Amino acid sequence: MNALISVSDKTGIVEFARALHAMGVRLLSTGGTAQLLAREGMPVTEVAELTEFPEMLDGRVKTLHPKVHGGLLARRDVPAHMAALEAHGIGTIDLLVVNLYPFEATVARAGCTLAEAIENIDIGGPAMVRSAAKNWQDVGVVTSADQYAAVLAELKERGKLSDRLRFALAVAAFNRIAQYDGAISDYLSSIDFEEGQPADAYLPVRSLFPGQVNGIFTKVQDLRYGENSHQQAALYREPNPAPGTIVTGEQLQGKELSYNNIADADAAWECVKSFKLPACVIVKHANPCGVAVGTNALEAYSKAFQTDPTSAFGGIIACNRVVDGPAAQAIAKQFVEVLMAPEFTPEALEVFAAKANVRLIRIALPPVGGQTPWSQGRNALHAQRVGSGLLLQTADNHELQLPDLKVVSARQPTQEEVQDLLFAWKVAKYVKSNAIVFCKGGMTMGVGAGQMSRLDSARIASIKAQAAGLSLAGTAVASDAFFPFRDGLDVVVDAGATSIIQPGGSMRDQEVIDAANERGVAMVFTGVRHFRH
Ligand code: 93A
Repeated sequence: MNALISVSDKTGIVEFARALHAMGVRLLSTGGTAQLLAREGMPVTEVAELTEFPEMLDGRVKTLHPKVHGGLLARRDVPAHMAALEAHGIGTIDLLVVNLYPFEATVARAGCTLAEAIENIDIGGPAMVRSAAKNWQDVGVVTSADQYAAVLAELKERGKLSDRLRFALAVAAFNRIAQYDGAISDYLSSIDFEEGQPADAYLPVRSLFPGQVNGIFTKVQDLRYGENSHQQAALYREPNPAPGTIVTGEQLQGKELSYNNIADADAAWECVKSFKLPACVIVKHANPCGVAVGTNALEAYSKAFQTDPTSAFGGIIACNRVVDGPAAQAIAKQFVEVLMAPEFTPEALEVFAAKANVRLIRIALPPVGGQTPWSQGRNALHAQRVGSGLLLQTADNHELQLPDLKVVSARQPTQEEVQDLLFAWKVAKYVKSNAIVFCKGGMTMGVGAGQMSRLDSARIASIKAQAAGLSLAGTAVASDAFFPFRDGLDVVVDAGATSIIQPGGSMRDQEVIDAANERGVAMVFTGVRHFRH
């Protein structure tokens, strides 16, 4: 068995190599590593001796040679591969032990020049790691000192590495290479390049917001500031964004989009996109403050606006149909920060031409009939930063179907109530928890959002309806999660609700169902919750 050892971080390598040697493994190694092992009394063959080629170009070319890569890549089960090795006098390399030039540590050092960073981009190491990891069925690839113990344990126990360990090592190897290349890409993308500056003379100015992040997200634009004016920010997009998502929008006019504009526009767009009928959503501070469906954009907007005209001031408005002249005229009467629609008629554009500050965004709806979440314009994953970590979950892409509804009250909801309940449920999904949403006739009548107590959300929703001069008599109410007690139900029924949609699943469901029956309201369970934090 032949092992090639080439490590920058030499921690633990002497002990590891000594143990390999004791098991009869032949050691091959590069300059610095070979010197160290030889000094420690181990017989070691230098790669230069193997390749009959000296390390050259200041070590830039050490292992980039067919005698190395042939030995790593040849499939042992393919006779032609083995014959080729034989014909060219190449021996197999069965274990590769590599850790890379310390690029990350180098660029993290204050005062690191561009030239130093470049010299610390390892080429030969990742090339060998990729070769070995690709050929994992025959080659073990060790890319971290943490793996030495497990490798030795298996070699001692069974004389060779298991398929499972070789595969795991290959996965770890490609992860390491991806991370390494991501660090190089992040660093180089963050440099404010200056023509004519010698690479070894200047300390490159690095931007906090590089052109690329992890080699994946590309910067769309720097933003004037973040959520608050003392924060800096930038917008990035995926290489292949899902159709009909906010980053695919085209700004037609208006001031530059701010960080909060984009966040709110995303909330409004995701919500309006979920309706098949012509719909309008008005968002303030990430919550819908008015949602409605109608026969066209004008009607949908007019209804949505009525929910909460006070909050709609300075709102982010999204329509899922063409905004025409009449719709534009109606919308232009209010102070609007952002208006999004799949299309604007020339008349509508003319209306807003006189209002140069209004940010108009033309954004296509996702195509109909997509089979995957991506082609339906939805992200598969939702991310949230926590401390120095990341929470990832599958996105809340659940869509309620009529047969999912379970009537739990004595009274069946009427046809009209079912329509309102489904509408309310759709809206509640986009309202921050705890969400309580009163609806009637395809419009929101009162929205209670983001309270720590469901009861307070219920109270707020009804107070807001009153303030807007709306009657809640005969409304449908959606609650994004179950009512833990009957008190929340009593508040919404006192306010005028006659039907309720909620997930169910509380310990006290029976108490809440009894309350619904006592008060003569229809109640349906969805079995699904829509928390949104
Ligand atoms: O300069 S390189 O990109 N060119 C190469 O051919 C090469 N081969 C191995 N860097 C190369 N290496 C790297 O050298 C290894 O990844 C390892 O980090 C380092 C070990 O060098 P030494 O054994 O001389 O200390």
